[in-house]
Amino acid sequence: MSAHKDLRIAVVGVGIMGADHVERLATTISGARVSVINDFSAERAEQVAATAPGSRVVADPFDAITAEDVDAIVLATPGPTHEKQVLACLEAGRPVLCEKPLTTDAAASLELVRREADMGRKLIQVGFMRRFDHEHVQLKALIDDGALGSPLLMHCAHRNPSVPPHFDSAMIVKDSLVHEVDTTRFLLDEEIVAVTILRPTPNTHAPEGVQDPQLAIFETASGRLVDAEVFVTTGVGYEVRTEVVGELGSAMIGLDVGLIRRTKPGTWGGQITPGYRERFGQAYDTEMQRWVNAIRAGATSGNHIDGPGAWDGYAAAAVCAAGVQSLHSGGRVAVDLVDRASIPGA
Ligand code: ISE
Repeated sequence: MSAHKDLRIAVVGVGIMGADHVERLATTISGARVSVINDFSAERAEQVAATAPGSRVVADPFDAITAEDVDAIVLATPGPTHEKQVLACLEAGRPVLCEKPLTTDAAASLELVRREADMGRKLIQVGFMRRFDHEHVQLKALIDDGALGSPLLMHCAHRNPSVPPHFDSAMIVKDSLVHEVDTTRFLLDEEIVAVTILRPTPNTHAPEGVQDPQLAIFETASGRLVDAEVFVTTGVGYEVRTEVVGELGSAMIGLDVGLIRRTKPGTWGGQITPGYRERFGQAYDTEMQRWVNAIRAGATSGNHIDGPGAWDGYAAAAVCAAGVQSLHSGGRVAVDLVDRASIPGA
């Protein structure tokens, strides 16, 4: 990092999430500012740059990553472009907060894990923001304190009102279910060793040929089972629920329990959160602030992350690869994951 007071950040990719991060950096986060903006749409880049005083547009993503007025990169481009862009960040020796997925295939993620480990520095953080959500943090603390006893089962539901038109069945695994993969690894602190994806009758409101909903079963290394419903075309609202069942009790998060109103004629109800930016706004803020703080503090230690790293991105990609295979075969697929200990520094 340079001697500049604020961390200078390039936001590469300013679609929904990238633009959200630009706004967050411009209004909420201390110790950082957006210096460079890039998007494949020049018009979109200009539009978003206008909202971040002092930023400039750089047309090529790789030029944005290596620009001299940049200390760190927030990568919010589509998943298939991540591999080369994260590699460019490593080659430039610059910390990157990469929106999930780290890459769209496990082999490419593993290569990034190896490259980073060879450098002996932690530069890659993956945007699994749920780890920063207050409710998830509370649930994790309950489990770690032993308050639930040993966890035996986990039940998850992940519902979106809608998704963009290019979402296909495999994307439901790699873009949506990937969060339950990370949540499982985070809460239970162990790897997932096998995945089965069941295919219920598709929603007639889902685009033709898209398998939605899906029901995933994860098996963990110690034999715990996790079921996760993913349903991305509900037309209703955004719901992410997680229940952990342990030997001494259970705990659930994500009930959206805001105001509950009772009205005539004898009905009651509240409001469902509309989308993930609203549901996880606090988590994104905390994630970004802690990442900025870690980079500012880590200039000499070599550790530039505070959250899930390249290994977590790789492990999630490996589980999702098994998930996509299971989606096609309908059967149980073992996760192909290298032994972490075989990569010193990973
Ligand atoms: C989206 O890309 C996200 O990351 C959201 O958190 C997730 O809930 C949604 O299903 C994805 O499409």
